[in-house]
Amino acid sequence: MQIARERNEMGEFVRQEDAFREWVTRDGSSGYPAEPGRYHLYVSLACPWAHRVIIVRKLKRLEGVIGMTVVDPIRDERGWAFRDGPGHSRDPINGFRYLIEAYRATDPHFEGRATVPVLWDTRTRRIVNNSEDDITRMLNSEFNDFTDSDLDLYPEPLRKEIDRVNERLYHNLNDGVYRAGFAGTQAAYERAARAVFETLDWLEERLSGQRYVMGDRMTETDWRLFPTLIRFDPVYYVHFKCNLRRIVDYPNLWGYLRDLYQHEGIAETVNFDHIKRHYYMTHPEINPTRLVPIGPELDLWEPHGRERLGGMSASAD
Ligand SMILES: N[C@@H](CCC(=O)N[C@@H](CS)C(=O)NCC(=O)O)C(=O)O
Repeated sequence: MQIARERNEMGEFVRQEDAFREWVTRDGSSGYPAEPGRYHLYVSLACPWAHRVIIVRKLKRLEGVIGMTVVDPIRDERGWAFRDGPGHSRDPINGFRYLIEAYRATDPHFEGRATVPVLWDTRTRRIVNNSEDDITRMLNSEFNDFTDSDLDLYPEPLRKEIDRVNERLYHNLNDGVYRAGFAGTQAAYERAARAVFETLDWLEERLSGQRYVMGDRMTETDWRLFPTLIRFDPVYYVHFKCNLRRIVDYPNLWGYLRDLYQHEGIAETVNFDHIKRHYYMTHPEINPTRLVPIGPELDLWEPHGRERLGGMSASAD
C-alpha cells in the first residue's frame, strides 16, 4: 500500500490521474468501434469506481456484449490479482495473474498503481480506458446497437446540472471519504470528514421532495452516488472514521439507498463480502490487525415508500 506516496505537503490524499483515456465509439471514428464480444472489463466488486461501471453494464443490458472478470478483493503489494475464489476468478481472456500485466502490455513503462476498472480491447490487446467516468459514458451511449435498452443516464437537457452535481459529489463525498480515511494529519482528516457530512446533509434535504438527485428522473448521478452510500455504514463510518452519522440516521437518504438497491438487477452487483474484506484487510496502515467487523445489520429490502414522490424508476426504459 502506497498511501504515503500519494499525500501532498498538507497531509491530504491525492488520487492518481487515469492513464488511458481512449474512446470506443459507435461509428468507429476513434479507432475503437463498438462491437459485441470485442471489449472486456476487469473490475473489483469492492471498488466503488468499478461498481459504477458494473451497474451501468447491468442497467444497459450489456452483459452479453461486454465480458467481465472480477479480481480477488484481497490486494497485496503486487496489486490486484486474478485468482479463483467466491465471486472472483482467474483471467479467461489473457491469462494474466496480476492486473498490472494489462497495464504493462499497454505501456511497458507504466509506473503507477494498476487500478480497476479497466476496459480492455481483445483485438489490439491493450487497455482502451481506465477511467470509470469515461467507461460509464461509453456504455451509456456507444453500444446502443447491441442492446434493447434505450435507457439514457446522461440526457442532453440535464448534462450541465449533472456535471455540476457530480463534481461536488466527487470531491466532497465519493473521494471525500478516501481523503478522510487516508489523511495524514488531523487537520486534513477533519476538513475532509466535515465536507462528507455537509454533503450528506445537503443530499438529505434535496431528497426530501424528489425521488432522485436530479428530480423525477434517474440519471448517472444516482449511480455514482450509490456505490459510496452502500459502502458507508459497513465501511466508511468505521474504517475511514466518517462517524458523525450513519446513512440509516438520515431518513431520506436511507430510503433513497433502499430504493436504488431494490431496483432490478442492482442487489446482485453488491457483494458485501468483497467490500468488507477488501477495505478492512487491504489497508494495514489503517487496520493493522486486518479484522473484519461483523456488522452492521442492514435491512435493504425493507419497503422504501419513495414511489409517492413520483418519477420514472427505469427512466426512459
Ligand atoms: N480514477 C479511477 C479510480 C480507480 C481507483 O482508484 N480504483 C482503486 C480501487 S477503489 C484501485 O484500483 N486501486 C489500486 C491500488 O491502490 O493499488 C477511476 O475513476 O476509474
